[in-house]
Amino acid sequence: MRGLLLAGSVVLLATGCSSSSSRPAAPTIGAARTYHLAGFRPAGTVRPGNPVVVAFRIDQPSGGALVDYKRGPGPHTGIHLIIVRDDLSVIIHRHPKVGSGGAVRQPIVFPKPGPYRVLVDAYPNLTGPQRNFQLTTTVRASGRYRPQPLPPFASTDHVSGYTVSLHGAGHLKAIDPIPVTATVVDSAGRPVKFVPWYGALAHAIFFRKGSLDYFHTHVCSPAATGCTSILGGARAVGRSSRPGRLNVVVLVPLPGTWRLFLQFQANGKILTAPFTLRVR
Ligand SMILES: [Cu+2]
Repeated sequence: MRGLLLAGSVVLLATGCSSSSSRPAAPTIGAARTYHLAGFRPAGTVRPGNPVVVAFRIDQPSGGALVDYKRGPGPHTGIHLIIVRDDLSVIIHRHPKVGSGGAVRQPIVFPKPGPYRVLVDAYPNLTGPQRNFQLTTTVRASGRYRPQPLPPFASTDHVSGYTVSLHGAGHLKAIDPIPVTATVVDSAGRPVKFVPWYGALAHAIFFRKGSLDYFHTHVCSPAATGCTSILGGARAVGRSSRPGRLNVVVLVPLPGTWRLFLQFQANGKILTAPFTLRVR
């Protein structure tokens, strides 16, 4: 499964060159042709708390820039830019527009010092089995990095006056799509009326502690199309048919400790409720 998720990563094959002139010359094997991030900025270290432009394009196996991305309803379109600090204490999630020539430019504030994983989840407009792929790179924000340990699993999270509770997340298993219910109420106990954001009523973004493996599922209204996430042979689509209630599907490729970032829009504000999950 890891191979599947990393299928879009840059693969470099060692060349057969030898520094010793006494050996016969081995044939030169070029780099494998895959999708890769090109022209990525910022290069080097950024200052935390200051806006910087994250810029890149994706080059195709053929060498040309990828310009044609999937469109239409649902969240599985275009480019998703997801940035986490390595300790998973920060997440930034944007769907930047793709400009001419496939160029992406997205202002980002890296809020705290430390290493960040920059993940680009791309949905090229292709037919056939490959629906999306991920490319990653890193950005370092200057200053002393004090990694924060993940809190243990707790089923209730409080964010900006809202209370988010998970039900059924006690027994999770890798590869198996596990339905989990999330309830969301405001400070007066009223259920939240979910409004679509980036094509879904809620986004469930999963990162694995340490390795930063990634998966992403969505919650949509009952009739919405284009909401299904696919992991190997497993499919996951979450639904929400009434205020305050999200049927989230937990689907991750590997056992371990995972951080779930449950994101949704409530009263015009984008909220992120993080949860620690143990997956066997
Ligand atoms: Cu999403």
